[in-house]
Amino acid sequence: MSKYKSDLPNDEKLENSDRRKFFGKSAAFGVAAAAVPMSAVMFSSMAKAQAAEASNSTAVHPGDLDEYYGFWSGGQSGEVRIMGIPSMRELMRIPVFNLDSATGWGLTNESKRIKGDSAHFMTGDAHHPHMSMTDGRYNGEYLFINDKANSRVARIRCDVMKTDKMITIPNVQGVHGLRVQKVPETKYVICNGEFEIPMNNDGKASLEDVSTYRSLFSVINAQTMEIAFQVMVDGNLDNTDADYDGKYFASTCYNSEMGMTLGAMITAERDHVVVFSLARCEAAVKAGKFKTYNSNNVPVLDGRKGSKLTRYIPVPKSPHGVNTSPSGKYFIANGKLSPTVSIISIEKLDALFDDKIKPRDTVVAEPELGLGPLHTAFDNKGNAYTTLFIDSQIAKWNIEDAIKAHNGEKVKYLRQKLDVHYQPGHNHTSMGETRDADGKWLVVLSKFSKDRFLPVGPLHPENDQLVDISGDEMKLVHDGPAFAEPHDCILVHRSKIRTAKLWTRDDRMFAETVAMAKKDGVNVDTDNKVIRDGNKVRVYMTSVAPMYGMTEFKVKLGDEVTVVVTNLDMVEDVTHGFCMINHGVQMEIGPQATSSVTFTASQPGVQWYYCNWFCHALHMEMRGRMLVEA
Ligand code: CUK
Ligand code: CUA
Repeated sequence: MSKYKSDLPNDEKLENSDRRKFFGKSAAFGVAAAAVPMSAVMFSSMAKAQAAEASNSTAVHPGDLDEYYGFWSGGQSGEVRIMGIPSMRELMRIPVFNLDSATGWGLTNESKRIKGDSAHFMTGDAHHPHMSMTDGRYNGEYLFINDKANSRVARIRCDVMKTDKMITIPNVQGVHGLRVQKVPETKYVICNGEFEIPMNNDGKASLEDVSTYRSLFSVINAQTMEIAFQVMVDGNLDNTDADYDGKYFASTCYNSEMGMTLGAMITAERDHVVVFSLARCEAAVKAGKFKTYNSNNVPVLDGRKGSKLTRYIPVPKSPHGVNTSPSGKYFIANGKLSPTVSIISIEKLDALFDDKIKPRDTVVAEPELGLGPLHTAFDNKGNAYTTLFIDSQIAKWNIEDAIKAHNGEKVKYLRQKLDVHYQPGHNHTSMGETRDADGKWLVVLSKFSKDRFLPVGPLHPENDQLVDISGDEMKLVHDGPAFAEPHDCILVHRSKIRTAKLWTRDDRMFAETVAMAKKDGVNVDTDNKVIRDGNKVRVYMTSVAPMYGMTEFKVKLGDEVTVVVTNLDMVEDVTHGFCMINHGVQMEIGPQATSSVTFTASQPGVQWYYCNWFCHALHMEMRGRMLVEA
């Protein structure tokens, strides 16, 4: 857990203060009622107030705080967004794979170090944000997200809500499905390589011979963010999830045909879910039963058909999402081209791996839900909520009833279908991918919004819809426009998150920058100094609202200039910026943080720099000059 304590009220206090407000209101009405006969208007306003207190209300009044954090992928924007639920207000953006003008993410030396070998990429396609867990419950430590566009995985620290690690996954293309090990804790992050490539992919072997093409399942050490091992499979890989026993991971495959064109990818009536045995994979790595490819040393296990490490469970054509029920009993594979979902019994997987039963024996039901099932979410009452992409609906259904119906009992498993607007991809319930699924809210990420918002040109926003699932009936309660495809999201109760108000001076985010200063004989907490090292100039300055510690420095045209700013302000929310005019350089410096950026002094004469984060009444005056000698 994070070292930071938050002053956010804990739930007990919250409940008390809510109750106090409620009692306060009732008491006031009571007094009024005693003094004068109650009018109809007064009665209805009292009834409204009581109704508001009683229901699963979306209203979050000014000054009130949301109950849940939503972590949203920003899709092809490459970022992650933090939402407040149920207000659906956007609280913050976390730049990850993208270049961010406001914070300088992708420009600062600190962010480049974190981006590592892919620091030169400014694009990304973020799909699946998932939080680290302990015993199947969120632990508030890290959030992980994949980049399909550049085959990367990043980790976000939940104390400061900044990206702190990023790796490029070797031997694969298109890292798509991503989840975390849930039990006993998130030792591993798992992710799927979607697009098949030749092994090796060095351009020397035949590029046309598809029989050499493979997809790999990657298992990443969550603490070090290094690849622990990879597993080669038959077919490609789409989405994935983990069980609640710490034993199995499951991934869907939509192209078991290994087709290279759309037509060829959808010929087979059945594709499969591949299940990985973690213990068997770890043992194989230990025993050295792996190969390496593409001149890197990542251990690659052979998990193709016939391997002891995996089992292939046939399911109807082109499945997409796979979701573990919070009871820990089922993997649910969503049919996409089939109107069904396949319920795989996790209890039966031991027997399958011991070859006592056949793969299809693990499928305990295959209920028909509607057209285009993509992803399934869960409440705490045994119900599942599946997005129907083609029908533009959410199907609410009961898992145990679906199994009973499959076994010939006369029960209805479908509970309700709710229209959404339109083309839903992922959906997610509050705490629904953990043991703490609470059955209060469902967010549906609809890909099209058509007539739901004021028109803004040919490019429409998405429509992130909030559904109240606390009652017997699902109720659509909010339309939320969103830019650039939020593929997936999670809803985390606020009691799980503890954030910092200020940076601490020993933070690892800028430890290397501070060490560089030390080598230069500079104490960044106190000094304002220019260090010249050939044509490299390092400018160290402090900032305290509304002044930089250095208001001018001199360099020569063509010098490589590194500006290091340390924000000495101790006041919450006093963030400074540093922008060098006409140089494409700007960055955020949070309170008690150090940030640095390197650029070429490419223009002669007087070049102003200024603070571009509003910090003080004299914020406009917070500026200085770089004097560039030609
Ligand atoms: S995928 Cu986008 S709707 Cu990348 Cu999780 Cu299913
Ligand atoms: Cu410092 Cu604006």
